[in-house]
Amino acid sequence: MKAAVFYEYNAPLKIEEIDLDKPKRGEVLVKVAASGVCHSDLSVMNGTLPFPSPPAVLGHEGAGIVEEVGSDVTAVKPGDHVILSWRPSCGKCGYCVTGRPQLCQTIGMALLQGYLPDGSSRLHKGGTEIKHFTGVSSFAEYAVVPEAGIVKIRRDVPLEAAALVGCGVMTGVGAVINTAKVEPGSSVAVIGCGGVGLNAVQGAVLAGADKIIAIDLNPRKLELAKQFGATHFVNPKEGDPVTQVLGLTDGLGVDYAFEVIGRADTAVQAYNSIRPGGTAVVVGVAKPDDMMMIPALSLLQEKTLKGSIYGSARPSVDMPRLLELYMNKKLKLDELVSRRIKLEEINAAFEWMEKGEVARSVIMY
Ligand code: COD
Ligand code: ZN
Ligand code: ZN
Repeated sequence: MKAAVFYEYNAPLKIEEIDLDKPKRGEVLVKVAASGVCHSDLSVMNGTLPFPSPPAVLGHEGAGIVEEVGSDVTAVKPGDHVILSWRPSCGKCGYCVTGRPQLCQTIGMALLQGYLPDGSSRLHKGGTEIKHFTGVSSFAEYAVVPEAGIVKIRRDVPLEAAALVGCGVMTGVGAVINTAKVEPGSSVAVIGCGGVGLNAVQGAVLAGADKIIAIDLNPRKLELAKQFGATHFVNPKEGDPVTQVLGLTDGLGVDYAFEVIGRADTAVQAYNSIRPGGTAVVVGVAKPDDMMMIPALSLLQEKTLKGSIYGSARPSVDMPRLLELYMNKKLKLDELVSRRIKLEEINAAFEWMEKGEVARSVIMY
């Protein structure tokens, strides 16, 4: 099959034919229909997000059609339409049974090493092993994934829209609805309005937030944020963003702020933008040795600083729900797609992302 393979840090992915083994017990072979290109893929390629070592097939925002199932698979059958979840969970541990599968530590360990849950890879070229990425690896025509990483969806949803739910939409909307539980009438600031941040903006709309302040260095992203429901706009190039947010909120700050970039300094900005009793949610992941400093005294104001992974997703419940909202015209997915591309154009898609030219590029297989 054709794949984009990550061989070397800070170098383009190589488009080539590689081999894919059949699905083993508890695994599913999916014909990938569409894959979004997310900033986190780029963060692995440039060493910002830790990954054991290349070669690997990246891509973690995919959807497709089940082609074949391994033994003991009961959740899906060939022909089913599915989203690939990059955070499969065991369903049995304390986190899983108390409704926080995003924190499950059981299956995730092998996946972090670049393998499927049984600790081995189905991807190779000749005698060389190629690693998986988050158990998804959607920068390829086919993917063998763990059954626990599969979410069955209704068949009438376009698979390119479904793919986006697999990462950016779940991560952004989920951070607002699940992690922060924003209430109607709240004020919200979103720092970073890229493919994921725009979904935090539309999550705030869904939650009934009143004031939604979009913050981005790129005026084009602020324009997009307006389309997604932001009510106020802040460009840090025009002055300190925290001061600007305080100026828009009676000097007190917002009820909720979301950092959706992946930098320690903007995470501190999110914290400093919230009012007493407010909550700052950090969605982005900064470099492993980055530290953030917040004023210790500010805790006297009962401020909350928390992280969010995958929008605190319960994939089998939340992803079909998001698609229902899309089908009922209450969630924007088509508007996220700036470009539909071929797999061969993937390196250009990373360049467009770095230049801030796109919300999302989507590979159509
Ligand atoms: N101030 C304001 N805006 C900024 C600044 C700044 N200092 N720097 C960059 N921006 C804006 C850019 O103009 C851009 O619009 C936006 O921030 C970033 O958008 P994208 O499209 O490049 O990135 P996304 O939305 O695809 O990804 C953002 C993440 C936060 C998810 C990602 O980068 C990250 O941190 N990933 C690691 C965390 C993780 O694994 N998350 C789950 C999988 S994605
Ligand atoms: Zn992502
Ligand atoms: Zn678990």
